[in-house]
Amino acid sequence: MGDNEFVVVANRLPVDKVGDHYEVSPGGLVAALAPVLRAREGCWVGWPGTIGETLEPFEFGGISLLPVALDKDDFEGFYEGFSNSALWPLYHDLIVQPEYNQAWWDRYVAVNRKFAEATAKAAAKDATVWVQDYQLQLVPGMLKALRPDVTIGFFLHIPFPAPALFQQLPWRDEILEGLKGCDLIGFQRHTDEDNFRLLTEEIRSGTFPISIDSGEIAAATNEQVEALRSAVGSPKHLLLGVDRLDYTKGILQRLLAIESLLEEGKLSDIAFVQIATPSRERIEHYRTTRKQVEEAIGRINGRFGEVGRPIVHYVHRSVPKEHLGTFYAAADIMLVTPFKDGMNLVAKEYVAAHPDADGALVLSEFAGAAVELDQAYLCNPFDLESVKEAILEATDPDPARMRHMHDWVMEHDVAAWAKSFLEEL
Ligand code: ADQ
Repeated sequence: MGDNEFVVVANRLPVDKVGDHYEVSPGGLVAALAPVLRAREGCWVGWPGTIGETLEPFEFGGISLLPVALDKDDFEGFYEGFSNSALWPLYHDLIVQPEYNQAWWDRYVAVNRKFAEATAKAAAKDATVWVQDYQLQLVPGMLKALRPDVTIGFFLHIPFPAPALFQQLPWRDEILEGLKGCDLIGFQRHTDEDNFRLLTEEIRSGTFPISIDSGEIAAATNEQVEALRSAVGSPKHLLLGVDRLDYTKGILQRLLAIESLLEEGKLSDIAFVQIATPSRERIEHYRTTRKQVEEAIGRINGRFGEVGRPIVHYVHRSVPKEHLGTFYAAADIMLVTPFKDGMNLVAKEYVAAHPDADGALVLSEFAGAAVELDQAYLCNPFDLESVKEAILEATDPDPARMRHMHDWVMEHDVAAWAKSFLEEL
């Protein structure tokens, strides 16, 4: 037993190793939980992101961090394998075929046990523990067995699939048993919660749509916005995409929609900036997606660009948060077109960056964000015509729609999200 009254358990610690030191990794979750962690003698249990390195607990930015070590087999079996090649595609409605592999499952169980044991050691008597996301679904059950005194919350950041899909999973009973160890399970939207309740009504559940740290996206100056617009050729319409390069995000679909609109002559004088963070690059489906996206970008520029003035400006890197604000502010049309997404914080960040109610959001109806941001130009990414139509509508936006969404996001930020979950717990 430890002395932490409040413990956050997540796959990753909220830090990244840069050279020989650590830096806080940006993200709403840390921003929302740091004040709670500081106020309640809390700690964060997670993997530091380096393979095969055992670290002592350390303090960072006023938060105590408790590293869980993963070796190469853990990383491949638990993280790349079971979490991201089985659960991720299954929970995103089989956009690609999941791979079910016994050895990966065994690693998933073993790593979940490591997390549960580290948490059991860190938590004070009657502590509150908040477990995050699909990588750690067995932790609640394992922890409850080790420490029946603690109160356990669980939040799923990604969608929860319909029972007919979930039942594919060879280890569906074990996952459900693991989740049943918690006292409250939270979902991004009601459909996720409903899907889960069709499988079991034994635990308390709720819907808590996550949001952003509204102060994190820096306001851009007019000079910054103008410099960016002029760098891409001062187009009439500047379109933007910001994603992890993941097959769920529908990056190729938005490119195809733009290509088709250019071909039909319905759209002209545009530039499209696509920022795509490299993600899970050792997994085959991610490599294929990258290839398709880059091929489409080359083709579109070859067909419709001019020398010194491409249509698509592609950045295959992560962009620091302080620069993202300028991209968001400069963009006339933000394209968020996932086939399936738990929430999608990029959509909310864009809206937050438009206090003057200019700009337009094209948003997939399959993103969790579409529930709250229903004033966006909604589209169905499985239907190219619908994406094209939404883009065309967004070229002449109604500011009242953006104003409504901006006010909503500013009021419902990530601090409000954390508070509502913890109060319910
Ligand atoms: P993600 O799938 O990673 O998260 P998302 O919510 O869109 O998706 O993004 C998370 C953060 O990453 C955002 O703050 C965004 O700014 C940042 N980001 C994305 N691309 C970036 C880039 N190219 N450069 C810099 N920063 C970038 C999962 C679920 C989501 C859910 C979140 C939170 O898949 O549905 O919204 O968790 O619960």
